[in-house]
Amino acid sequence: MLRHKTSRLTCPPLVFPTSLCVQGAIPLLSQDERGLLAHNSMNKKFLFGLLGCMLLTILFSACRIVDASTLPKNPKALMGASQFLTTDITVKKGQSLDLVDTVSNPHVIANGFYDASGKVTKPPESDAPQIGTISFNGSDAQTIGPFNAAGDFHYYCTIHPNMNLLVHVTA
Ligand SMILES: [Cu+2]
Repeated sequence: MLRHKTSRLTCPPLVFPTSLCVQGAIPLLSQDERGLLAHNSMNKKFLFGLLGCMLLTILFSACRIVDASTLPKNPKALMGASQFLTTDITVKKGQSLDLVDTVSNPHVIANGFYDASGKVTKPPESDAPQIGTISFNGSDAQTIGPFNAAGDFHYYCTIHPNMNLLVHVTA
């Protein structure tokens, strides 16, 4: 009986790498831990098995946390009711940019800008991501890019006069 239980407990480390990704191993481990304390508190093999499980759990959950926190995040340009809240933003070459509509108002974003007199101007800016028109319904976000060339690139909202965004791309 003891031997059977021992082999059962030494088994989990082999399956942890896969089961951990799917459902997390901490609940499984603490269940084993409770069973262990209740039935075999003096069994050293169980203790080693438990320590092994704990170590594996710590290692794999640490890896998972690092993976989540190192996911690349795009810079964000925020939009309000009728203006960019972020009127200019710097991104690195190769990065994309998230346009975030923080309110319920719609926006339609395109390449170009309103000049000082309020007239829509469309400079060539062939190195900029050409986005056509991107519609925002309110409280939503979309990504433009990647920006693959250094330079200054203009975007504007076709429905809100003087709603300009200038994107600086650094090499
Ligand atoms: Cu707008």
